[in-house]
Amino acid sequence: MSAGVWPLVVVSHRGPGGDGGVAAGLDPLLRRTRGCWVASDGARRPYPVVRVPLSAAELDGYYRGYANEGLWPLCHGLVERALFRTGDWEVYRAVNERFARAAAQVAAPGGAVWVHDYQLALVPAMLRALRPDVRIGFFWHIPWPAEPIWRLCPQADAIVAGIAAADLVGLHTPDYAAAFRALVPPVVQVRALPMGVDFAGIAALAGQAATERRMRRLALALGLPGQRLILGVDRCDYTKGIPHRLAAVEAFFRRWPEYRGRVSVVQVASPTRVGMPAYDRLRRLVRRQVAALNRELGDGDWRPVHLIGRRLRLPQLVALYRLADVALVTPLYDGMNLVAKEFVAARVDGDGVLVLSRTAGAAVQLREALAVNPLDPDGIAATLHQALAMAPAERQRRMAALRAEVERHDVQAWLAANLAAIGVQLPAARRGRARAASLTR
Ligand code: ADQ
Repeated sequence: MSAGVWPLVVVSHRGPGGDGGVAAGLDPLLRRTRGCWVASDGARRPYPVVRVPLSAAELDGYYRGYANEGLWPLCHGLVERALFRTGDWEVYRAVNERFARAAAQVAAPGGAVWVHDYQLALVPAMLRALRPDVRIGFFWHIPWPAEPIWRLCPQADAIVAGIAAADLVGLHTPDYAAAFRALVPPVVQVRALPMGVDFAGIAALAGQAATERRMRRLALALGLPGQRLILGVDRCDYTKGIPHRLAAVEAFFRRWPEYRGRVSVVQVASPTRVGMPAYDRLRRLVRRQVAALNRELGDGDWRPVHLIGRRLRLPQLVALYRLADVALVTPLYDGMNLVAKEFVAARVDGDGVLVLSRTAGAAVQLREALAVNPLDPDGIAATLHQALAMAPAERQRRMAALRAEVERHDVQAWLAANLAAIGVQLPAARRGRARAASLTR
C-alpha cells in the first residue's frame, strides 16, 4: 500500500469536538505537532482531519451494537447489559478495516500511528499487515476486566490479538495493565499510563477575572447565593452511577435535615449515545428521579437538585468547579474519570473537597480524595456530611496534595510517555495563560 506524508497519525472513533474524554486529550496534541487525525466525524480544526464516513447500518452494527452494547458494558463489569451479536461483530471487523486502510494511506514511511479505544481494537493488527513499516501505539480508555468476565466476549481472542499487534499497549491503571498482560505473550509491551488533564491550561482559565464573573452569574441563575454546593458532572451514561448518586443525595437530606435549605446539588448530565434505548431510558429516569426528589424534599424557596441536561463549554464547567464545595464523582466503574482531575486543576483557590468512587481509575492516583463505594448510598451520604463539616485546614491540605498529583501527571506527560514509546518526540508545551485561550471546546 502506498504511504502518505504525516509523521504522526491519530485514529479514534470520534474526532475533534466530540464529547467525552478521548477527544479532549487528543485535540491539544494535534494543535502542536505535524499530525493528522483519522475519525468518523469531527469539527474543523487547524490540522487535517481525515473522515471515515459511516453509514447508518455501519453505525448500528459497529458502534451502537458491538462496541456499545457489547464491549462497553462488559468491560465495566455490567455483564447483564452486555450482548454480542455475530452480525454486529462482522460490521465491527469491516469498519475497523476501513479505519486501518485510511490510516495506512496517510501515514508517512516509518511514521507513527496512535490508535484509540474499544471501538478500534482490531486496527493495530490490520494496519500492521498493510504497513509493516509504521510504529503503532494503542490506548484502551476503559477498564480491562478480570479474565472470567473478559471470557464472556465471544470474540475475546480476536480482540486481544488485534490490540497485541501494537508496539505499545497503554491502559490507565496497573490493575488493567496486569489483566491485559496476562492474556498476551511477554514480548508485547503493556504499560499503565494514567491519562491526565491540561492542568496549566485549566488553572489559568480558572484564575481569570472572567471566571469570577461567570461564577457570580451562575450562582444567581441557579439561586445559589448563601447555599453550599455539591456538584456532579457526567455524560449521562449508566456507568456513571447517576441514579445511585441521587439516591445518596436523598439519603443525605433525610439523615441530616439541617442541610435542607442550606445545600444544593447541581448535576450536569449531558445527553450521549442518543437513540440507544438504554441511554434514552436513563435520561428519562434521571429526570423523573430529580423531579420526585425536588417535590418531596424541596420547599417554595429551595430546590435540592438542579439538573442541567446539556453539554457545557469548558469556561462554564470551570466556573462550576470553582463554585462547588464538594465534587461528587461516583461512577460504578470508570476507566479513569477526567472530571475529578479537572475539578482539582480548577481549584486555584486551594479549597474544595473531592468525593470519589474507589472504582474510578483516578482513585489509584487521587489518594487524598474521600473514597466512596458507589453502591452504598448511606455511605456516600455520610461522606457528604464529612466533606461539608471538614475543617478548612484539612480541606486545604488534601487539595494541595491532589493538585500536586494532577499537575505532575498531566495530559502532556501522558502524551509524551505514549508517543516516546512509538518514537515521537513532542515539542515543548506552551505555558498556562496562552493555553487557557486555546481551550475552546
Ligand atoms: P468519559 O466516559 O467520557 O471518557 P471522563 O473521563 O469523565 O469520561 O471525561 C469526560 C470529559 O467530558 C471531561 O473532559 C468532561 O469535562 C467532559 N464532560 C462531561 N460531561 C460534560 C458536560 N455535561 N458538559 C461538558 N463537558 C462534559 C472515557 C472513559 C473515562 C476516561 C476517558 C479518557 O470512560 O474513564 O477517563 O475516556 O480516557
